[in-house]
Amino acid sequence: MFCIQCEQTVRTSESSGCQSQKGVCGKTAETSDLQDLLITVLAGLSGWIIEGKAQQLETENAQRFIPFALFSTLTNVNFDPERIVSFAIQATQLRDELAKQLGKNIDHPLANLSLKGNDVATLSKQASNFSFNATGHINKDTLGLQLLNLYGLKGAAAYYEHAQALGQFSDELSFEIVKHLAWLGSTPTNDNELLDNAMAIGQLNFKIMQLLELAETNSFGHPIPTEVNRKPTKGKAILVSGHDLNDLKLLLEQTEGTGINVYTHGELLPAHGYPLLKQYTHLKGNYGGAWQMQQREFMRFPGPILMTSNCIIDPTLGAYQDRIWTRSMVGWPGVKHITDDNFSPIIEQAKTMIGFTQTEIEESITVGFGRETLLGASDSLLSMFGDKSLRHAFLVGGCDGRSVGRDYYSEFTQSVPKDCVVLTLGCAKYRFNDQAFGDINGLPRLIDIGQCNDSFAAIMLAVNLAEKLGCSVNDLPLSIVLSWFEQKAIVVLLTLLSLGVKNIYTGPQMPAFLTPNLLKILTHQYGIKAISDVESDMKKMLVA
Ligand code: SF4
Ligand code: SF3
Repeated sequence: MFCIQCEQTVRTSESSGCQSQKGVCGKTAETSDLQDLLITVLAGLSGWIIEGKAQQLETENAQRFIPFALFSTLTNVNFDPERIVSFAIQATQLRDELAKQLGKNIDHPLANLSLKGNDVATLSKQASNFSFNATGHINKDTLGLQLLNLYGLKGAAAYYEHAQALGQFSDELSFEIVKHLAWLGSTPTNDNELLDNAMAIGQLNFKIMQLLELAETNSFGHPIPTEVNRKPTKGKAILVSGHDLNDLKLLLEQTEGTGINVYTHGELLPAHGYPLLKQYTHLKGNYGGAWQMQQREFMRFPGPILMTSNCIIDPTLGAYQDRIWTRSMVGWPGVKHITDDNFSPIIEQAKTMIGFTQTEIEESITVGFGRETLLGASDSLLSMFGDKSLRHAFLVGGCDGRSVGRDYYSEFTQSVPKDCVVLTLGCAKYRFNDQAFGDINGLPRLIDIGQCNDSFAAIMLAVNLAEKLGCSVNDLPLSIVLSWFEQKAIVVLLTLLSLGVKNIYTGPQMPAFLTPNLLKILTHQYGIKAISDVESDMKKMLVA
């Protein structure tokens, strides 16, 4: 096993990365190796898609499958070796169909990789050869760049899959994912090309995030500022976590009139701002905090839980494995998986459970500052910057996580001067979104843009402000403080860099796969900075 894709990976002075029998996240060596094998098979399939397309063959099914399967390899998504094996087998079937239609071989090193069986035991033996540092002779900088590309591509694939789950298919964008994966599967070793390609993945992700925003707003309308109650209401209850708004909508439809209340968890908090979702009166509120708190919170939740995407962690620790359900690419061994759009088993389980026995006094937070609302406010933001009632804006967002250094983000937002605003997105906001920020002349000082999936809205606000002022985004009174944990945050970072955004503060620690040399390059070319202490960072940001 070798996995170094997330912030909580093992770090030592000799060799970082999770490399023993289990990763810090709980992923076993077996599942980790199988995921590497899956990625390798998907890279081979990508080669066939490229040739199939050149010969005008139908490749849509395979193009749809690749982002879905890649998503299963992100941090805290799928821990179930059986499911990973089934994805690898599906990938080889798609490949064999294309190969049969083409009737000739193709020129790709992974074109004919054959699985040595169809069960976990056999394949995990084979899989151990596909770990990303398996050869051991690629130099560390090059390996780091390959991983920057791969992890960025995983993040882009995940965002693409979110759009796909909402009914979108883009031949152009899914084919770009395929081309990047095929290229990475050929083990490129030219560092300059790898760095350029990482930026190309960032640009691809910008288009993907635009597609995702279109998918969300076409389906549910543009988010509007909405107060969300974070306290329970008496009655039976189901909790929905992850990022998938479509699953939430299906569950809301199927629970209508049953007397069961639905609560959002984690990254589904922004769902309350969408007009077509907030119309469901039994979408009662938000429960709990960011993903790393789930074991304690899910244990106490008096109903079933649906996990629609990242982040799931070990449910056996809180002994709620019998009432958590997974969807789509999510998996945990032994946890029940909903394969079609019928949520009745979860609804039936909710009916048998006690639910909340009393209604607690409401506590609200405001969400729903989507792109349309933000752009609608851009003129007043500019006039507030002009008359100095607003000094600076801080975008503090990304992922939350377990590490102690993450207190930085709550301390940082609390020390933001009163004439400045904080824009936020992603699950990092749970560090501070229950604090009273007040307002500046009616403008809320905490502006919740949404999920990490909604980074497009934040980028478009910055672009819009810069256009109106005739300057670059880097000249705006805006600082970006990115809190990263997993691969979606990596690709958002690549997107910002590829758009020319400079001087981003990142933490709580730099990715372990970035070597000192690579960090030097990123600092030199893009001004990336590691967070240090709140006071000095704040000073630097305010004078920049
Ligand atoms: Fe380790 Fe993170 Fe990989 Fe899990 S996802 S094995 S914690 S690097
Ligand atoms: Fe969070 Fe997992 Fe990244 Fe969507 S839910 S931001 S960590």
